[in-house]
Amino acid sequence: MNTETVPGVCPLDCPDGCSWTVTVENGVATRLRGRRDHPFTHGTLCVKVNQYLDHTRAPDRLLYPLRRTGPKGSGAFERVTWDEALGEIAERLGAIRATWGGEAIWPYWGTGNLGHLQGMRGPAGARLWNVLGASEQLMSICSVAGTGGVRLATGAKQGIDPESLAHAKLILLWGANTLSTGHHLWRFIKQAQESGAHVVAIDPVLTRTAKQADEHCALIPGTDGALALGLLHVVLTLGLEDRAYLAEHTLGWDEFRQRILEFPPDKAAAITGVPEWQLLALGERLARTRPTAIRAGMGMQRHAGGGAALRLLACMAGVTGDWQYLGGGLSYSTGGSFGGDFAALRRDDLRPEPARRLAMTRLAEGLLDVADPPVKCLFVYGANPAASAPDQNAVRRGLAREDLFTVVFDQFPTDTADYADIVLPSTMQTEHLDVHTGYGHLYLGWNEPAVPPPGECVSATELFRRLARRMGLTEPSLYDSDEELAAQLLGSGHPSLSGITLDRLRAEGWVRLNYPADEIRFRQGFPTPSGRLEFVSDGQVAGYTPAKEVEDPELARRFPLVLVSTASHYFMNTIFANRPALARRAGPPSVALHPEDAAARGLADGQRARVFNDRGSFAALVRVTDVVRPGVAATTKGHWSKLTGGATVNSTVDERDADLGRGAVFHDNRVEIEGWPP
Ligand SMILES: Nc1nc2c(c(=O)[nH]1)N[C@H]1C(S)=C(S)[C@@H](COP(=O)(O)OP(=O)(O)OC[C@H]3O[C@@H](n4cnc5c(=O)[nH]c(N)nc54)[C@H](O)[C@@H]3O)O[C@H]1N2
Ligand SMILES: Nc1nc2c(c(=O)[nH]1)N[C@H]1C(S)=C(S)[C@@H](COP(=O)(O)OP(=O)(O)OC[C@H]3O[C@@H](n4cnc5c(=O)[nH]c(N)nc54)[C@H](O)[C@@H]3O)O[C@H]1N2
Ligand code: SF4
Ligand SMILES: [Mo]
Repeated sequence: MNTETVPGVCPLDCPDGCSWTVTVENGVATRLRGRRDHPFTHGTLCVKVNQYLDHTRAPDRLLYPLRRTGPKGSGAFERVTWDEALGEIAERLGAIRATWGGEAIWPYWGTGNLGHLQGMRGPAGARLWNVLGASEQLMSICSVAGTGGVRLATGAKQGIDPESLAHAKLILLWGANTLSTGHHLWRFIKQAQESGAHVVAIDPVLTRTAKQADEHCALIPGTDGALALGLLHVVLTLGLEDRAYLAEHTLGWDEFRQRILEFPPDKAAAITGVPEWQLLALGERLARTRPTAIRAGMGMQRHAGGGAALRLLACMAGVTGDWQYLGGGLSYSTGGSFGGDFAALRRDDLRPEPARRLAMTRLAEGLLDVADPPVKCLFVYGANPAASAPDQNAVRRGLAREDLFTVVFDQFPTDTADYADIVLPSTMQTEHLDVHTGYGHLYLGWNEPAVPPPGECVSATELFRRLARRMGLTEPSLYDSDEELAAQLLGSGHPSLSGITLDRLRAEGWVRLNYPADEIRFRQGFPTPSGRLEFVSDGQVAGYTPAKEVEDPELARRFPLVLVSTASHYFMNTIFANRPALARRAGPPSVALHPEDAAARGLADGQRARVFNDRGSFAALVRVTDVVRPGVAATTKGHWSKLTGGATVNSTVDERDADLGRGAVFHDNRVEIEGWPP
């Protein structure tokens, strides 16, 4: 028997970016195991990815190009050849450009794969879209508001090395469901806990993670800014702010101090719903415990004031002086630590002029309202917006437009693929080459193709080469090979890559970026205009921006429940919702409701219900439980409409911007629930 082991990386939109090894026997991938030698992920994968090889061989995998034969949304297709599919796409793109200009094309790329070549960190296809002058996309659906907030305060995207949490004495897991959404960090949190650290989950839901924490602080969704200011008020009252740090390393303390003084504990408690005694105790703990690490998740910033809230968390670590200690400071994302040559990959210089930018959180608006020029081609890859984007019903109206030419490049027949004119089959991770980082650690990983693609699947890089050729484009860089692209990416000369060559990465499988384990981020200053942590930027003082629907009393009368829709333990966004074993474990869509709220509506545990507001509705099974407080309901994202009753939670979510970066407001959402049938 011919057996080999091939290094790889999990491509999914998860902070952990696990390194794995694929065993290939006689050309067939037979085992996929996490790499034990990886310092962050230590050999385990997760419940979702343990059966990834089965997923690559799933019976519903897309293997051939398809052309639509029924109405949009019906999912009726016929098989066509690659030649026919590419011919039709090339012709339609050519005609659309000739009539409407390149900006009528919207490349809608998502985070289904985080690879730097095949995925959305590059993003794949950027060169072709640049040559065609297509609209650009604002990658706004996930973390952008929070990133904007962190950047205002610190000047950088990335905070501390998550591994340094092992050195913390107080850990605030702020809107982060670590045990479900990136569980490898738990090892470091556990280490800290074993050395006496106190771990607090600040989350409206008693999550899997909150259950394992030492304390759960169950605030009302969207009130994090008020909580942060209230806690800092306690710090000031005790006189335990780090005055030396404030004087030397921060800007705008006098103004920020005034802001904090506007949020005495009784007021902060009233806004956040956190009992005043708990706020006082936590504030005192924060005041007296160094180092304190804050680990913020993406969930907490999906509100009208999400950017402002993250900004406050970065500021908080300045008031306590925690940025100066190993194990102190804020960890949100490590994105930005990897200094790859993204400009070389993207080649924005190929673009005749800067194009308009369309926000992926505003897909319905983009398809229904944008006029100059209208969007005539939507080219979707690594994304399932018919299930994941806000205001599902409006998105579907947009996708159903007869004059819209839609291409979907995916691995499975998703809700979005059902609206495509042409569906193209994509490779999966064991079948293509890629370079990865993780947004929750500081390692680079190499993904070598282990097996040939099944059927007629192609990788993203290969698809865009084929399409360029079919369109007769002559720009040479459109035809660079995967190895050439990888070499260009790693050839930036950035200090984070010093000593790291493509050959070394390929040979070793994973390599730590060039950051020392005991690095104190921002010790040499902050990359802000002032070089300091900025409480004030552009004349604006960091502060509390309330959520919109959560705080709307008029709306609250009609829709008394705030609905958060968090990550499912068993799905990765919408990936795996079609995997029978995982779908069984996840169960059908459900909604957690406090016993008081259930009783007031005559709803019993296990009952089928309709969750609705003015935008739409979806079916869910009621779970009567005190994991949520009265007035808050919780469900999970990730289900496919076509597998679960026709609509997802996103039929209720508003298409509206958060305060920074046009981020989404998935949890700033009010609904009502009734038994179904009533
Ligand atoms: N298993 C699994 N893992 C995943 C994903 C998945 O779908 N499934 N998705 C991946 C992706 S794309 C991302 S972006 C990350 C997200 O990772 P996380 O941010 O950890 O995940 P979420 O579940 O979106 O949100 C975390 C928590 O925020 C809470 N929350 C909601 N609103 C508020 C609020 O206003 N304040 C506070 N303090 N908390 C609030 C929710 O109750 C939830 O428990 O996870 C990644 N990992
Ligand atoms: N209600 C609610 N909605 C949410 C959220 C929430 O918290 N609540 N979270 C939001 C967040 S944080 C995110 S990131 C989005 C993500 O939402 P989605 O866009 O649904 O992202 P995924 O489900 O991760 O992946 C999308 C598709 O990429 C495909 N894919 C995977 N790998 C590849 C590849 O290599 N090539 C190609 N061509 N395709 C590939 C998968 O098969 C999948 O169909 O959802 C958002 N939607
Ligand atoms: S989803 Fe996350 S935890 Fe699971 S294997 Fe992939 S990177 Fe690792
Ligand atoms: Mo995300």
